[in-house]
Amino acid sequence: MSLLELYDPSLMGRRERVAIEYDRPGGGTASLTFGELDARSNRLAQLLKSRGLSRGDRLGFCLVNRIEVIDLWIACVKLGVIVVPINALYKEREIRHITSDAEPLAVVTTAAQMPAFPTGAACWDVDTLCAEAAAMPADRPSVELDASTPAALVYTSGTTGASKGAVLTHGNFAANALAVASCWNITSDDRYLAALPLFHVHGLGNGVQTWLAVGCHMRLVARFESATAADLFESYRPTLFFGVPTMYVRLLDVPDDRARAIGKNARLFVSGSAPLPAQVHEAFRAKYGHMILERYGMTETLMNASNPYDGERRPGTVGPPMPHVSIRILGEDGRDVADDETGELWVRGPNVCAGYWRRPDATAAALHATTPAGSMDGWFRTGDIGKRSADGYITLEGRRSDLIISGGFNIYPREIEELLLEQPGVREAAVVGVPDRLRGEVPIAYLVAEPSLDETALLAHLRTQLASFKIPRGIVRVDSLPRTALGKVQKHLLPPFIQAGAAP
Ligand code: MCA
Ligand code: AMP
Repeated sequence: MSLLELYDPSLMGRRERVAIEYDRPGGGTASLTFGELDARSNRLAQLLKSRGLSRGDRLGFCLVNRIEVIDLWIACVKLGVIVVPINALYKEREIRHITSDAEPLAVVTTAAQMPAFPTGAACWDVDTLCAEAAAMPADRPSVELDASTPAALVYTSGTTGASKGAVLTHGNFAANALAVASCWNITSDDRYLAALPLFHVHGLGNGVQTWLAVGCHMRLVARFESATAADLFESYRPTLFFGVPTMYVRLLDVPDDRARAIGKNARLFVSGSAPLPAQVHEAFRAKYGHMILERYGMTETLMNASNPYDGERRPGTVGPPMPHVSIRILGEDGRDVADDETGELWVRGPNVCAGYWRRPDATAAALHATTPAGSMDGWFRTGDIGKRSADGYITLEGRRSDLIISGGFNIYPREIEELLLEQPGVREAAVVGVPDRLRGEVPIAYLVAEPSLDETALLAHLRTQLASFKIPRGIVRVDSLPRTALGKVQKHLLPPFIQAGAAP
């Protein structure tokens, strides 16, 4: 099934129905019906076509949430153009890697964001593009699409260092949307509050695709702002909310009476992208009267497992596999472990990406691996470590890689370490994640450095090079880094990080 076939019961079948409400740039909100969304995306598709984009070409976007991201997504789906989402917090260094690898014809962004782009990268201003599109004919372009047509290249690092583009097809997104809708009872009666960034698959894959599949009402906001979140919940009265744990921690600050009233209007709160601490689960239940439903996904595989909608939502677990998804947990010997034993999770199903963009080596390692016990061809190696209970609930216990997840955003220590090593005065660097009540984890840098190194100037420089969530929250000077005989840094042997002012 192509995504257009998934969307048409909404785009064609519910033309008069209000699809989306969003913030108007000058203040207040505006809304569009499914029919209007269909026509706008047809016009934009016609413009993109006239600018030279056709099936298989890449088009990037680097934008915070706004209606034009939806227009662009649907227009690209209609053309078979591959969308390359770029985190709007990224700086030039981070963007350069993606644009040089994906080679998009252009990246749609704002005039304010353009200075962050590498010289020579083709940038299209979103406002100019959409104003021009309004004058185009509203005929839907005719393009052959099917489940195997690539829909997006989403950059992630999997279990290793450098960021790679996961090729997600129409079929991946469609299968995931249908599984999500059926698992969580999402129907056209729902009101979905979309506060997750659309440049990641949590917001784009689960949020946008499921909304278009079921044809419910969506309120799109630029981003989750903790200070105004309660007002938004009260005025919009969503039945459905998807968030990362940091959002739920922020929502615990809402006064009890307001939280109770918000909970009464809601049907379902879903959490994912990072572990939801059991105490947040319990505090949220006490305040809002809802058990958050926790699920587990990955950029490369969309959703893998979910606690049940009806049935026990077990804190600390991510539930059984999603419909049509199989999960195996293998030990070091490549054999399936017994119940309650720990191993690595491997996933197979219509949700699993086609591979990594122009990276046959990485694709082979992730999707066509051989273990000591035999071939795992077609199974995706997640790098996540976990176990399964006798009644089928999966608990994640860690990762093979040293990935840090902060506020739901992924941080690859190697990227920060490499930048640190480029700085004068830094001789060795190791970056690790330390627990943080609000963001789950935050990065800390351990440095072997010249005594004269100016840490304030170093951090100021990092801020010009990296997205804000990657900036180390602390620097620890050490005489040497603990290493194995082969020279690999043993991060678990680094001295503990003690926050300034905290009791040792
Ligand atoms: C934060 N900032 C943002 C956003 N979030 N800017 C633009 N868009 C956003 N969505 C910036 C702020 O401007 C600020 O930058 C800094 O980040 C911290 O903001 P703060 O207000 O302190 O935010 P917070 O209360 O800590 O909340 C942060 C957040 C954000 C809203 C929870 O971390 C977030 O949106 N996380 C979602 C990430 C996500 O969608 N991950 C899914 C990956 P400055 O410091 O410069 O002022 S996909 C995935 O993992 C798989 C598939 C899965 O399982 O889902
Ligand atoms: P990403 O590369 O952004 O798609 O991040 C995927 C990773 O997020 C997974 O491999 C897991 O390690 C982690 N993750 C996603 N959902 C959960 C969850 N509910 N609990 C713990 N970790 C999660």
